Amino acid sequence: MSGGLYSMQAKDFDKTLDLKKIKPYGDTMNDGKVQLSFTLPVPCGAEAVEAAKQMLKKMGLENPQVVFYQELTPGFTFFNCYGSLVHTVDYTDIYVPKVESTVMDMHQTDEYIREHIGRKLVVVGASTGTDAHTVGIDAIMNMKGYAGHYGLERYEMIEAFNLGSQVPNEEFLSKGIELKADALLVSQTVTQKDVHIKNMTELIELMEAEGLRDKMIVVCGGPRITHELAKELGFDAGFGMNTYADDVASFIAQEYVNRHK
Ligand code: B12
Repeated sequence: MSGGLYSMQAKDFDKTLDLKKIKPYGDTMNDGKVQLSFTLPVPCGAEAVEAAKQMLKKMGLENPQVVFYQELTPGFTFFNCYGSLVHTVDYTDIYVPKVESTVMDMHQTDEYIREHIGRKLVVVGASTGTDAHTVGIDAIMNMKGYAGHYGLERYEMIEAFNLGSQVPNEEFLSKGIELKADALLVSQTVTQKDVHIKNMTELIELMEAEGLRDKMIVVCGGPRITHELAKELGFDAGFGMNTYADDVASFIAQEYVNRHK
């Protein structure tokens, strides 16, 4: 957002804010107020509340308060709590690697591909391995899109193939070869026991073994995927929460052009 009130940041109106030592904000700057909830595996009662308060103190919360508690099932108690966090973070020292492309909307990307590439880009996507979550890849690829952003199937200059979920890496890659994919899109939602790492690494290894790694742009996404992780695993880019088709289409188009200069 730009201009007017919306571009104003906390540092513009509160002179007690120190970006080298930020704290959670509740009602007033630097009050450190947080709300959190958790469950303890003990019976509901006064001892459980005291245990929760001691836990909060150990987390670095001053003035810990349990504002709600309830037995979940015998032997387990759930808590809602408030407290003031003593810890701070140096915001000025933060560096997060991000995808560097310029985000364009659907029409701009179509125009960019028409002008700089002159043919449709073929994009093949799936939730791979054992992952059965389809909503993320559908949000990126489906014609109707997600949160007001049309998906890749709607783009005039992208030929999009959504293979669905639980697609084994071998099948995914051979479909990519058959369709002459310019880009492969991998969605990974489940990260339990690092299954996403094993699965994504396997795809890159397969591509390298077939001599295909440099021939296709390979992108991954999911709620716990970061660009940094994606690069570490040998992908060209990684996208996390709140990604739209615009982000990934812009990246693929610009990356393709950069590679074929
Ligand atoms: C719906 C759902 C299911 C449904 C899926 C149905 C379907 N057809 O997709 C069902 C019931 C099948 C399911 C099953 C399981 N689920 Co589930 N599920 C969810 C839930 C509630 C919502 C996920 C979702 O749809 N999000 C909405 C979409 C739009 O968001 P998204 O996926 O993040 O996608 C966005 C970005 O990440 C990104 N993106 C995603 N993919 C890609 C790909 C590319 C290329 C790009 C660029 C971007 C991109 O763009 C999208 C749009 O912005 C989440 C909890 C939650 N509230 O998030 C749990 C959750 C993901 N599930 C979870 C688990 C554990 C499971 C099971 C293992 C449970 C079990 N024990 O059986 C199974 C696994 C099944 C399997 N083999 O994969 C955990 C995962 C924890 C973890 N860290 O691994 C979660 C977080 C729940 C939890 N809190 O424990 N699940």
